[in-house]
Amino acid sequence: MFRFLLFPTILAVSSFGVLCLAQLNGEALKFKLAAVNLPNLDLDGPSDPYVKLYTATQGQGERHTDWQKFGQTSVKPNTLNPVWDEVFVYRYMNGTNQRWRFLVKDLDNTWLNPIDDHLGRVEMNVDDYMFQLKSSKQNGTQNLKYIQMFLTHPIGGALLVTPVFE
Ligand SMILES: [Ca+2]
Ligand SMILES: [Ca+2]
Repeated sequence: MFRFLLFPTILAVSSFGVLCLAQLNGEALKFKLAAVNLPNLDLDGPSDPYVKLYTATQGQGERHTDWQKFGQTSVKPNTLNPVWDEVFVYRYMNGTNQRWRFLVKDLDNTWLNPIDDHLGRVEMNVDDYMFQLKSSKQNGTQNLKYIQMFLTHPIGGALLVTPVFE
C-alpha cells in the first residue's frame, strides 16, 4: 500500500526538479547592437558612440532597482549610425521580470571635455523583447532582423538589437 503511494510522489518531485533546473539555467540570448540617428555632441566631427549594458530584476511594486553592468561595446569613432561587432550573451529566465537598460555615450575624454556626453538611454523588459522575437517567427523561420528601441535623454536616435542565432 505504502509503495503505491510513494511512487507517484517520487515522479512528481523529479519532474519538478527538472523544471526548476531549466528555470535556474535559463536560456542564452545572443545579440548585437547598432544605433541610428544619434545626436552629434562633438564640435570637431560626429560623436564617438559606445554602449553600456545593464540588467536588473524588478519585483512587483519595487521602486528601486539595482542595475548591474553586463557588457560594454567598443567605441565607434566619428559616426552617428554605429554598428558594433560584439556579440553579447544574456542569461534569460522566463517570467522573472528581468530588465535591460542601455546607455549610449559619446567618448570625449579630452582635457577640455573630460566627461563623456549622453547620447541616449533605453529600458526594456526582457520578456517583451522575447515576445517580439517569438511573435515575429513565421513557419519556423526567423524573419525579424532587429528590434528597434527609441532613445530618450536626449530624445532622438534609436538602438537596434539584432538577435544572433548560431
Ligand atoms: Ca562630445
Ligand atoms: Ca566625442
